[in-house]
Amino acid sequence: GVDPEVVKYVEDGFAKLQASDSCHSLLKKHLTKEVVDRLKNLSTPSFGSTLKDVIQSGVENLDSGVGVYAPDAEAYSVFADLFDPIIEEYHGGFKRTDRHPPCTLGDASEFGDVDPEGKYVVSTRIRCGRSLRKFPFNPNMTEGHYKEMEDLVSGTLKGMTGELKGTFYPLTGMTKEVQQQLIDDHFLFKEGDRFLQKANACRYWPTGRGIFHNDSKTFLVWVGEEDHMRIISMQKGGSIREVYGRLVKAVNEIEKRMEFSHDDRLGFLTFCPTNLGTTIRASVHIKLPRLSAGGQEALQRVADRFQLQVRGSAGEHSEAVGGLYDISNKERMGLTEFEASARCTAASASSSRWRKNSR
Ligand code: ADP
Ligand code: CIR
Repeated sequence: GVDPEVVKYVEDGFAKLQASDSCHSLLKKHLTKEVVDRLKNLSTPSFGSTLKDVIQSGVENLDSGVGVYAPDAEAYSVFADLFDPIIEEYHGGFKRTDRHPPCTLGDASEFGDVDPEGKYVVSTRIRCGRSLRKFPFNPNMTEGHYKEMEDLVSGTLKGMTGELKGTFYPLTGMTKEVQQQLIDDHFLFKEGDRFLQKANACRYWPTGRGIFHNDSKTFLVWVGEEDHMRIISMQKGGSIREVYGRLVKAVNEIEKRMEFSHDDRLGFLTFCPTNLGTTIRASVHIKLPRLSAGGQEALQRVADRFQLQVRGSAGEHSEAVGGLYDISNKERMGLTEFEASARCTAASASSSRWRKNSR
């Protein structure tokens, strides 16, 4: 049975969410009393993860947008009564009965450059997340798992050639200056994310964490952050064709060498339900320096209408410094990788309109 302290945490957490006026997370909305009572005594077969593990991040961080993580792959089915409505709302109506389409990368040469004159798109980035079949998700990883994962991924990436050839840089032993420069330049994940920390995703940090990249930093792989792997392609300007083409090449090469966690209904499995399915986030960095506070609200409304997400200059949960915005596809499920990436065309189109209107 589930530890009574865990059940108490869940019940108190429910009360805390409901009592908060400032909390607007999907967790608060979908963790009803009925769901609490149905799920509070359940745990996953392989790791014994509970509802507490699922909701902890959102209970401790009332400003969460979503507020849940899957402590292990089985959590998506054991706690489906909570995950499914959250998935449905986040991914634009992906229903309990829906099946995510099989991986369809498509032909990158069908894309072009969304800003050939280099007028407003500062840079383009497309990433996907992958979990390795061999390891549990973050909260259930041991220190040994982290070391083994780092060795496996860095060893595998040694085999990359041509444009994808690069070097693995472990976080352990990296100077704070180098680390901060990589973060400031948008290449490396940040440290101390409180949403991940409260989800028990940062244990043994920096062990097993690191970044692989080619010399030009157009192909990068994050290791051991939110997901086991984040595969990233990015460059200055708006050539989605080049950025997506490189990502497809990288994913195909890595897939030949490693086994990923995948589910027939949910697609590729990730730690956060917002990343399931294609796991693709295709974004453009655009400059809207003259955007007022009212303009920002309007930008958000346009983004909502086109199923786009607005983030700040340093990514999720950050501000737009100097008018630098990150606009990307919001949904990652129920569409193909190709379609998800194509949405960043809409992102830049809406930006160009915004730029004209905000003059
Ligand atoms: P993720 O995209 O991996 O979910 P974040 O939102 O934290 O995570 O973003 C990670 C980093 O990628 C941040 O430094 C962010 O500024 C950078 N980034 C995102 N989109 C772009 C882009 N189009 N051009 C350059 N950097 C980008
Ligand atoms: C939150 O709930 O705000 C964090 N746990 C992050 C959720 C992921 N965000 C997203 O929109 N993809």
